[in-house]
Amino acid sequence: MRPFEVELRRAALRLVRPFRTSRGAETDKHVLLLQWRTEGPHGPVSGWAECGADPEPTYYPEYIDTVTRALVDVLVPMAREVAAADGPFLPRLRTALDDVPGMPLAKAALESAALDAELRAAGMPLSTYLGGHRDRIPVGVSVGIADSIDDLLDWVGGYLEDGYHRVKLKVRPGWDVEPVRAVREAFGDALPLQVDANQAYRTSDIPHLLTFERFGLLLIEQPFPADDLLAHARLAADLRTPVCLDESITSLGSAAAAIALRATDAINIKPARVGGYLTARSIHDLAAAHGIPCFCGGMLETGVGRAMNLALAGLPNFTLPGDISATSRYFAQDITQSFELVDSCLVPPTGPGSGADVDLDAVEEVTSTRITC
Ligand code: SMG
Ligand code: MG
Repeated sequence: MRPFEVELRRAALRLVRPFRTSRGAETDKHVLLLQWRTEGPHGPVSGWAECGADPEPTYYPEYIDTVTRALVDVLVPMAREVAAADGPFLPRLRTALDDVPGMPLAKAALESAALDAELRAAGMPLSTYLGGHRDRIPVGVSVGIADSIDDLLDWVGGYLEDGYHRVKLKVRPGWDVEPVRAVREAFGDALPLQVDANQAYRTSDIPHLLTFERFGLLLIEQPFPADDLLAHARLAADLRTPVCLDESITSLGSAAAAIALRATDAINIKPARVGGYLTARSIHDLAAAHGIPCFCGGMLETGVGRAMNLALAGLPNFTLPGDISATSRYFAQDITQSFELVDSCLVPPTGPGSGADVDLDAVEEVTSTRITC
């Protein structure tokens, strides 16, 4: 492996609309970007990745500051040792990362940047490397908790006009039956609609959640705390509406356990949360073998992460529309080419690596701090 350096940048992009879930609200997308710089066969190559961590431990225990420390102190030095030894770099990096406990978000970011650099040097698209085959990825839109039902109906109406065919509503106790009923009444029973609670309910809410059956939802995502697989299994046993796990699935092992316990009828796969795209693919394959459909989740990614997620979502068992919306749903100006909706789908880029064309001037403009390691 050739010598490399990694630049970490902390950046912030204003969201076109604040995004509120049961766990908090954000008005800006704060992001840690990684640039993996090395020499390719035809000159300098840069691999890019973004980390799924937030500034605070909102969805995950890791946050931007802990990921930064983990990369600088532990993971980048470890990658450098792996690179100095003989043999193919990426599989050995994977093995080394697996030996370090925890920190999936930091590992995912590092592996993704290395993967993007290697593939750009080799001239191979990430979708080809992962085995994806679709040139149109069906996507939906995730709609945050609004101040009022009227606001929510305005937002959903706008997204349907934009061309989204699948809507996910964020819910929490006190903001669930009313908004879902209002959206059903306004936009009809045929609208593919699902809800996501981000762990806001408890086992004692099972009778209440069973009443959601009447709304004909595509799925109910992560109603209970991430480590409570048994509560999800209890709900799934009594509900015809599919139960979908998101935060509970942190590894191949946790996916296998959730499937064995019948705690999940569908899986939201977020590469960041499971430690990277290679593990995400393994979870996809395991789910496929058990007849469990998947969709590719999102963390309000910039174009850097969105391009990679589109490559992953081309795998055949991503049969549910992904949380990968068009650029305009998130930002007035992104740091890559923008992604537009075509017949409720996004088109994965075809260039080498993720295919994201990173606009260095745009990146500069949103960067607050940087560290090279
Ligand atoms: O990227 O469009 C998106 C957001 C998708 O709802 C979304 N993600 O739990 O699935 C989820 C949430 C995580 C929070 S995003 C900050
Ligand atoms: Mg979710």
